[in-house]
Amino acid sequence: RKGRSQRIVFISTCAILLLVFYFALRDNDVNEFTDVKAKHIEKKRENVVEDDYASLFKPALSRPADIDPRGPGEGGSAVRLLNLSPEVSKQQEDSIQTYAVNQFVSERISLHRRLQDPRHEMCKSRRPFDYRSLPTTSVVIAFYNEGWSTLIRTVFSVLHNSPDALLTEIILVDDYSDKVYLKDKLADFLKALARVRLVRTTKREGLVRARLLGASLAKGEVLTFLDCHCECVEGWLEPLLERIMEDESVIVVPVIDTIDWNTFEYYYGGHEPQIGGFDWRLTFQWHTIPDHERKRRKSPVDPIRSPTMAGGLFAVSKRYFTRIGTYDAGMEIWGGENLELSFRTWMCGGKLETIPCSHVGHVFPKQSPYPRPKFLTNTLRAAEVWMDDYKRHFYIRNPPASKENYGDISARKDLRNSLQCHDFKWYLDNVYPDLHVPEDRPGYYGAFRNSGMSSFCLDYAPPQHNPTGGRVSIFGCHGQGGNQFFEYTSKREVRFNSEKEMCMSAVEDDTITMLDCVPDQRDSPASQEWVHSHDGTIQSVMNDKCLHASMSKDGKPELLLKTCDPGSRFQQWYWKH
Ligand code: UD2
Ligand code: MN
Repeated sequence: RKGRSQRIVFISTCAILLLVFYFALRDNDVNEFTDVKAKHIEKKRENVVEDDYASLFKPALSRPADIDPRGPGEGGSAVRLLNLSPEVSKQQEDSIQTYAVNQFVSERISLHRRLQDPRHEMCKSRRPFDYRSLPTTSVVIAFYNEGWSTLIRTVFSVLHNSPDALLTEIILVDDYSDKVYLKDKLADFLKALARVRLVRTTKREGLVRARLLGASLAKGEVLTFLDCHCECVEGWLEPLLERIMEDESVIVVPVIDTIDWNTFEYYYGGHEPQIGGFDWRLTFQWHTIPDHERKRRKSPVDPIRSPTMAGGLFAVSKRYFTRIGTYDAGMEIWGGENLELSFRTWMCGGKLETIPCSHVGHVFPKQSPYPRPKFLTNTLRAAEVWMDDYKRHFYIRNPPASKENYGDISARKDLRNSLQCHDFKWYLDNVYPDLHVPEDRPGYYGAFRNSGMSSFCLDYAPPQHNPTGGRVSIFGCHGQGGNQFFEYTSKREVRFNSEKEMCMSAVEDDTITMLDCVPDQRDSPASQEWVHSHDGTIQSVMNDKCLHASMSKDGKPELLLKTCDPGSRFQQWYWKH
């Protein structure tokens, strides 16, 4: 009897303890970005002398006192130089030629300019951070042949907008630039700035190994990587460090705002930042926050889980970065490293988050300022190590990829094994469920070639300024995938999945466009449903008309919807991969 009631007491105590544990842990999760930490911070602050405390808020370097608040570009405003003489105008054009950004304009803007503060009110009004409880950081900036003013403005903007107590150093890594002003003048110029170090690679290493060199010298607890043409917004650093303090396995990304390459105007995209994704050519894509993530978050300033990162701007605990294998040092020059790090982080137990309260501007250049020959090889390394059988969809969309030699990846595969990472299917299911995974059924994807005009293929060029879609046309077949790659699914959609996932749609006026895919055709007038018959015709279920290729009167190739005529070779289409 006694034994039995003791056992009951014991079991119910255990049950209660378990419940308490469960709720304690669950609560923690719910409170991810709310009060738990703040309480702890306030407690620590009680025994600090007020004066002492105020000094912690000092920036690493104050702005010079004589800056004209109405000077060109101040507050992030646009600078347009009007009525230039032909000679001066030519100088401006030359600077754009050389740097792919308007350095001529940049040189007319203060190296210390202040940006407007785009942050959500909740970011500005929250209680101050306790700088002594946050980790310190080394900011690592690799550069190659960067213009003087954009590079130096990046350095000053870090110094002016980072708390003295948190910024251990800035490490500039010159990736073997050949510009004279960088080789001869930069070191001297930086001598005046305490805390800024300059190191140089002994050959052109590419951004991955250049960043790794910087990281290897860093003394701060957190590594914060920036591109060499950035401007930080007040308060950019603290929320990044705070999140890492809460959870060391999170890699955090600030909201990346655009600085115009021509006018240096600073834009911010509103309070709902975009997050990172990719398409099946493995090019990085920006996305709006998906519904499931919107529901998960409690407040507009909560971190946003992101499947991928753009690559240039992020902070990570140095210890954690090392633990998950830093970067793939076999990657050259530019590209691919951002997806590799993103896949690895999520698949090996970490997280990737965009922090809405942290804003940094980045100059997106007019075009690439230097050749990027290794994008495909780097991307292949990422795909081969992390994507399992899903890499097939990438190869199908990049015909040149299968001929490319991506070198030795055995060390990276060993890393994946030793970290016991999830597989790529887990990543797609859990981290990026909104990404359409192609079916790629043999014989139903690739270029869609017309029989009557046999050198012409279905072609879709996503319009730059019209994200809702545009006309589908025909164009000379080029065999490179890209705008001529389509997939015919078992739901009878003709899908285009480069850049943005879209479906070929019949429109009332007999034109053909690309629109967002409708999840269920039965809910709509079947404008996205196409029957591809053995006779080669492609018939719209909406209006029973067939895709027809022709030459217009003025000699332009045209794609039309016409009454079906299975005998006409201009209505016969076949897939070619
Ligand atoms: C984006 C990223 C960039 C990087 C790249 C993919 C942002 C804002 N930018 O392109 O950081 O992830 O995608 O690889 O997310 N650099 C070198 N050595 C080189 C080439 C570049 O040090 O051989 C430096 C370069 O000066 C710059 C940084 O690496 O500071 C990134 O290069 P980028 O600015 O040309 O790349 P971006 O912004 O077009
Ligand atoms: Mn950049």
